[in-house]
Amino acid sequence: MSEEIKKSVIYSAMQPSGVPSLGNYLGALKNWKNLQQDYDCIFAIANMHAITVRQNPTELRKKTRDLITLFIAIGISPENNILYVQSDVKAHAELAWILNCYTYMGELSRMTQFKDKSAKHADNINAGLFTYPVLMAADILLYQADLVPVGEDQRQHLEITRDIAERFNNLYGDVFKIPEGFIPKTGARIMGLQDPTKKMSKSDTDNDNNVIHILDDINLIANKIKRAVTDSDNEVRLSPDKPGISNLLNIYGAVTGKTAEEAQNEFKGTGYGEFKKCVADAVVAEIKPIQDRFKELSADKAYIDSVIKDGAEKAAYIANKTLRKAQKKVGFPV
Ligand code: ATP
Ligand code: LTN
Repeated sequence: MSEEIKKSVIYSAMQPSGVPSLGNYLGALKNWKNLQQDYDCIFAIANMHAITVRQNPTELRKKTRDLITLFIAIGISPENNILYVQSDVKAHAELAWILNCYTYMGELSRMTQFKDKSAKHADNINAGLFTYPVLMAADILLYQADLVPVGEDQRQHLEITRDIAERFNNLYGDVFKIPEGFIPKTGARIMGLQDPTKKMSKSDTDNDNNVIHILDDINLIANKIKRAVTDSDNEVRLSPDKPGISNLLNIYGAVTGKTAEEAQNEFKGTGYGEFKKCVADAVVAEIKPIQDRFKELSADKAYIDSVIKDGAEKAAYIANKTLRKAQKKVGFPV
């Protein structure tokens, strides 16, 4: 009998705060799909994180369901991985509370996402927004994750997760695995198409042409790429002073599995019009089958219900084990 080797654990999550953007897909979802063969993967819908910004309740419920459906449409198997909704597993809130008591105001005040979101939602700077990274740490640590595949913008949150885990372990022994980030070389930071100096964000509603949502109509996706802001020198080249063209090269590279440099070499001497057409074709070819599958899956309500129920049970089983360990360490009667 062959000896079973335990695979490393991958954990990641995404907020149901809108239809995922091309940035979410290239920075995170595509890698989740590619990593599932070699790891034990757990992927969550971070709906508890999503309410740090005001949401419409009916829409949030729908977006949560649509996002789990989309995970499956992308090719992330609910049979071979655990897909679940964060609020279905009570251990997240319970561990987050404990970890809040091991996290300093000073370190949370340095989080750039908190600063950005506070500026964007100045009328609702709530305590949840401030302690958001602590809930994220609880997510990751509950599952003893080895690797966390995310985009570049989450690097700081991973560092604070490691700091909190190390602090707790130093006090109480080895309770938590210290996780590593997995940030892709190409596609980790896709920028807005109209403002390529800021990251593309799924909840950005200011200018629809800035964001590609992966369920946008195929023609609309192509048009958004064709309308993307560039510059006037008509040379397809990677450069910090050519953020629009550099972003499109990154997108093309990430979609086709090449580095941005390889993409640049491929388009040497090509005009912007032709270049944009090639980027649009590559993006559409990648996204179209996902959209078709999403439509089919959405019709099967019972199947999606069963995935959600099943995922919650499997996730809770793992999470509760870690939660009990942490509760015991801090002196709760468990
Ligand atoms: P929101 O608009 O609600 O803040 P978001 O689009 O920033 O959402 P998240 O749900 O916060 O997306 O992130 C989900 C995953 O997508 C994370 O791993 C994050 O690092 C990654 N990601 C988000 N935006 C980008 C981007 N522009 N480029 C690459 N990866 C991204
Ligand atoms: N904060 C993340 C979403 C998220 C997450 C996590 C990512 C919530 N919990 C755990 C990785 C691991 C974001 O992308 N904004």
